[in-house]
Amino acid sequence: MAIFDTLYAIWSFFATYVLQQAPYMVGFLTLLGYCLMGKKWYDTLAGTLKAIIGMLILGAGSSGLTSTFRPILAGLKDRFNLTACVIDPYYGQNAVTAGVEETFGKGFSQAMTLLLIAFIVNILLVRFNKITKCRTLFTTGHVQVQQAATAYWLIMFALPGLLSNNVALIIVMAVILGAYWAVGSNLTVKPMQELSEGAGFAIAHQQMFGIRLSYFLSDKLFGDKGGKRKVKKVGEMEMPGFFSIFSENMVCTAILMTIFFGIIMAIIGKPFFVETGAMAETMNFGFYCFNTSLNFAVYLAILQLGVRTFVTELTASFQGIADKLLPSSIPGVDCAVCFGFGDSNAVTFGFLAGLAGQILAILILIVTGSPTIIICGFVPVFFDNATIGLVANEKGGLKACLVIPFFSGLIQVFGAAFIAGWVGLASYGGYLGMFDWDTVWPAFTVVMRYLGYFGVALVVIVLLAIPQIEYMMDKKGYFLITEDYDAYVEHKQGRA
Ligand code: ASC
Repeated sequence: MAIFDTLYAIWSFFATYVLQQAPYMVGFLTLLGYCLMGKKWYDTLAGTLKAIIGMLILGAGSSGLTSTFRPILAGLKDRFNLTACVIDPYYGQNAVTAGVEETFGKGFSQAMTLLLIAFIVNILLVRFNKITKCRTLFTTGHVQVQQAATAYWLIMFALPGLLSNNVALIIVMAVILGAYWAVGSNLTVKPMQELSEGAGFAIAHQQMFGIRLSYFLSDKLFGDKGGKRKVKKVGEMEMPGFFSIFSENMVCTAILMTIFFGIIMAIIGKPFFVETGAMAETMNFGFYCFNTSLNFAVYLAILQLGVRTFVTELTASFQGIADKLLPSSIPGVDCAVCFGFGDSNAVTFGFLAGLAGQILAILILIVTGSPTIIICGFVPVFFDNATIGLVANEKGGLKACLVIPFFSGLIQVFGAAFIAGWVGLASYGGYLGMFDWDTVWPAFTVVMRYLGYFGVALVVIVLLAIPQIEYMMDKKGYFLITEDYDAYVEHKQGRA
């Protein structure tokens, strides 16, 4: 049938080059939004290009960070010949692909179908948000692929009875994953709208429950208690003499990263970097370490430029989608987008505090003879904890920005060691390891493994109940916060 072949070809093109490629997904949504708003064609073209280019710049920053600093942390593993599980989304995805056939007798070809159906579940939950109260659409394709891979493994492990029934398996997976996407990103609406003063985006990434927990705890434990306590945010710190240079984000990042990565690179030693082709034998090692560390500040600056380039286009055009297709909704974007808001130094502090937590947790695993040893991967330790720290700083200031990511670092390592060891992913060398996948997803897996279908129902019900509870707590403000942020702020002041 020629028509089906054509439709299929269109669909596969869309799935491969748009759905899974975050810049083009964001470009597509911007195009769609502006078309629905009836904008002039040339404004639509310009806006769409800016959205795509901004996302590509963001990607250049985030992949620059990842490709420069990931091998350094992973180098610790090779240098000391450790057999350990690296927590990192890319290692996690490789581990699933490497082991899924051997472990479950199933290939990975169904992952795309899973991704598509889960995405449809997300769209439907937002479309019917009068009932479901879900306000956010996932747009981060690369993250969705990684999550589909890991969810695929965890759910097959939890429900072996479903292995013989492909259709039921995919449906169960898609409902859970789609509900997680809708509900998780919805949880970040309030923290992100407050952080960005109503820029109109939520986070669709891998630490969405972590963001909300950080928001909640930083307010409860370190907050201003309705004005009774003074909270000092990172940006408000008055630093005397020499320390005053730390208030400049680039300088602060450069100094802290040079100290930190300098130590790690010195421990790994020059021969490792020469052997892996990262530097020439003749090059001065001290210079190499300094230059590499400075690149952290460079990539962070690139990343923030990317955010500035695309955020306004995406959120302005999304109004068209919200008016015509998905009422009261906002887009869920990469966690790095929030690095363009709030106190930039909170990003660096959150990362370093999270790293301290992860290192302590790894030492505890080693000392207690844990069967699974974890190696920190750059993506979880940086992107999760920087985001969590930034959110913590907004409500609870510097103290929250250091304490909460520190505990997040501990939880990431312990959670990953437990789940990756238990489900068998550790023996394939990697696990996704981002905050939600070290906390909420292990909990889902335990519940489903021990309660079977009842567990599946429980997971879905609990997930869907979360937006309802948030709605009940502030019925008037709940949709106002995405529809008209200024009116929401007035409404809040009225209530206070
Ligand atoms: C991830 C992942 C990345 C980064 C990036 C952060 O989870 O796979 O490449 O975080 O999205 O900007």
